[in-house]
Amino acid sequence: DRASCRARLESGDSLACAWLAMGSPALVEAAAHAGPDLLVLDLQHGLFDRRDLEAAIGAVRGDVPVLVRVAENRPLAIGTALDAGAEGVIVPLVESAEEAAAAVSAARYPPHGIRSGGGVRPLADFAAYVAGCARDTLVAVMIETKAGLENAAAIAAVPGVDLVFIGTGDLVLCLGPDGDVKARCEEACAAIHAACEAAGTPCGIFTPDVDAALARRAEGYRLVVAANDIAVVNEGFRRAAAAFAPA
Ligand code: 3PY
Ligand code: MG
Repeated sequence: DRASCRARLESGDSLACAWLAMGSPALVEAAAHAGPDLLVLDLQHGLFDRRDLEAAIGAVRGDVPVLVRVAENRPLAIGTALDAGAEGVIVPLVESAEEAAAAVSAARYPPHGIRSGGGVRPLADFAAYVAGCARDTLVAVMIETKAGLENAAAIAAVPGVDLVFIGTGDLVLCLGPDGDVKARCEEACAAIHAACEAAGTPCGIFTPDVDAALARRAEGYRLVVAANDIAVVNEGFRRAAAAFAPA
């Protein structure tokens, strides 16, 4: 039995994920085969529909933990991702302690939350599944807006928030476009990271490639993105085409 991501974070581990957005169960299978700490399937911006999600998690065959970045902070989005077999959720655009608490509640069965069990998924051994969820279901909330940044300390301190994950892409959009956006984004990341440290909550951050992921891990971020399918595929095609381009 491998340790859950939640247990690994709890024990102080730093995790590196592969991030999948192209909506392809076959790509998810390939990413899992490479053996990352975990996979993240993106249902906010990614191309997965609900059946793709079921197929993608099936293709992983339990070999690697899967988190789903859900489309929005709603019980249905969170519940269906977990029903499909995700070990946890990453909830985008969280802006307050109340919203963070709502995300936690949506991911937990009563009496700890409001997650609904429909008797449909998982189809086997529901009682054991529920017991496992109480221990293993991971809830990450994303800070990636100005309001989220302002409320970072309160968000990071919400009980049941296992990880705060910084969305650098949206943060740049929110802090731009004028002036030194990159510097403002760095300042914001450092402030969120510090708020997490003060609350004793692990902090992760979206990174575009391996080098950025290694650098962020060295700064103390506990979940980084080592690879994302769009970048990997684009880079592979680009390099191959360039090797045969006329001089
Ligand atoms: C962001 O960077 O805004 C994200 O949500 C991660 O893709
Ligand atoms: Mg985002």
